[in-house]
Amino acid sequence: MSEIFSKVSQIKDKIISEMSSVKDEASLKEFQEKHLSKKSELSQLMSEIKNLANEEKAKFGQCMNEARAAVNEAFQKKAQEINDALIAQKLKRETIDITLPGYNYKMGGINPFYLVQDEIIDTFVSMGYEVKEGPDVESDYYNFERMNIPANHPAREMQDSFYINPTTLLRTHTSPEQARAMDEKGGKPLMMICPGKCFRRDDDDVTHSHQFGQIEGLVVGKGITLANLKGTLELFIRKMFGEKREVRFRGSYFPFTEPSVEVDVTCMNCGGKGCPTCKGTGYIEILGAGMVHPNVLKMSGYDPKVYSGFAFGVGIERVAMLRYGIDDIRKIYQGDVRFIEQFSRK
Ligand code: FA5
Repeated sequence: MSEIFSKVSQIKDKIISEMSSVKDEASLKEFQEKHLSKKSELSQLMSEIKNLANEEKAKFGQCMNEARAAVNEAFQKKAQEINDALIAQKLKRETIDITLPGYNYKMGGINPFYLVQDEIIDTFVSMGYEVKEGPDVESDYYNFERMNIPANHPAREMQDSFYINPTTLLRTHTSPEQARAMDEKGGKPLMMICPGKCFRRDDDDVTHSHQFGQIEGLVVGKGITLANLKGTLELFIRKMFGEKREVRFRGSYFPFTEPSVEVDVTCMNCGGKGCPTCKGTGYIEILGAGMVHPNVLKMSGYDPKVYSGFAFGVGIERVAMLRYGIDDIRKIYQGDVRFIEQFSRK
């Protein structure tokens, strides 16, 4: 009988002495599986209880509990030691010197495209215009048909674009938003602007990009005249460029306006003398505009005998170039921090 008790004691001592070889998390886990599970040598001894006399059974149970508690206590102590060592190592590895100077992140600025876009929006909102949004991927129907540019019209070629499929394209101008806005208004007067991206298969040069921003404007009501268009655009241009900058309105052609005009501002690079940026003309074109064509009004459910309207499409980058003296449109898209930090609000 005493033999089984001393066996418990021997196994317990053997297990505890084995603990000294446990040095890391892996061997701790191995040890736990070997000695603390139900299948461990110590636990297996419990089956001996059936061979003991009844009065010895309780004593044996107590002896087993004490042995197991001793092994458990030693195990917990070891686990704590290993954990403490791991934390100490981690802290050593991750020590930071808080007296070192921090990283100096270079602050950029707001891209002049957005500075100008926000300013144009504010200007028109202050005059009572609503701000609309339209899709970048547009149907042929809105981009061309509703703008009085039927299939095979030569004006389609001037705005050659990126087609997604034969009837869907990346919009070439923000003018389709005129038709969408009129559809939405259902024949009632309206004043709206719509900023957005446009895409054309234009060769990139100092004043052209295959992707650029426009702000469309549309006013429809009774008795709207070309004088209203001119007065509105002059007010906008003076707000953007001040009183002194030379501006010219010249007759032009768009299938969706009649009459049509284009507006140029003296070149920021040469002040009007003529240089490579303005291709020797002394002027940079910023927008196209005109009186809404009767066909466009009709297609949108407005009677052209009762209603008239004006519309315009401003090139955002061109305004930014003239406003800030940027001599190449491509600088606006390159994200060069030396360029962008010049527009920092600091
Ligand atoms: C149009 O896009 C007409 N939809 C404008 C319009 C609206 C006329 C409403 C009448 C009534 P245009 O192709 O001229 O017109 O472009 C208008 C402006 O967008 C130009 O004056 C220019 O500032 C800008 N723009 C046009 N193409 C480019 C380009 N490739 N890169 C940068 N800006 C451009």
